[in-house]
Amino acid sequence: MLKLWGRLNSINVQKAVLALEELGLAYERADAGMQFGINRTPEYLAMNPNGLVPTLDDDGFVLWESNAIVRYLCASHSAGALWPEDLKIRADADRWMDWQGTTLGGSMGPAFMGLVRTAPEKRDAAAIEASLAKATKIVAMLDGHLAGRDYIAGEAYGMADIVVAPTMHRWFNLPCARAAAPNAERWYATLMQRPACIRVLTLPIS
Ligand SMILES: N[C@@H](CCC(=O)N[C@@H](CS)C(=O)NCC(=O)O)C(=O)O
Repeated sequence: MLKLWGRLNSINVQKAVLALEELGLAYERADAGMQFGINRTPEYLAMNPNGLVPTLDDDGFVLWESNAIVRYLCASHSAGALWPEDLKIRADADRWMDWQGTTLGGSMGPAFMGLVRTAPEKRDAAAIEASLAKATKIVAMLDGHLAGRDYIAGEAYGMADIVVAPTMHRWFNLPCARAAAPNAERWYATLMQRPACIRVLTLPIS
């Protein structure tokens, strides 16, 4: 039985849940992190010494790092589809997945924390502005990549779309003005027709 630990308002947990939902797998999810706690208990730290969410347990095989979880699930259950078998398409998908983790996600982190998780009177306006400016440039990279393409890597929806979607859902729902990103907006609208994306990504950002 697959068990996933993590609260649903985390973009990293959302990636794993999206993969599980896309694959139609039976799984159990336990809330953990932030107000739910659990992730600092000795039992949890024994599984994931980072004390972060998500963590996956597949019949005793424990895995952390959200992108590794998505790769593992897609390769196990959807080789040739969500996990591209073509080496170059897979490398392309891997590249954008890594980019989400190293570049895209962090760029909007201070803006998200400030605008969504901080009371208005305590916000650091300069940090929010700097983060929005940085994220705008980085989102423009994705927008340029998606010009003339329906999906991030190859011709079909796949693991890179799963990994990037929660961050872009957060971006498009930040309570602030944003520069137009027509190709990314079209890509997001296409994804949001998928039942799994509707289930996971229609939650308000929090
Ligand atoms: N690189 C890790 C990052 C995991 C991470 O930073 N998780 C955050 C939530 S997005 C977390 O656990 N925060 C502490 C908490 O929720 O209590 C991954 O992709 O899984």
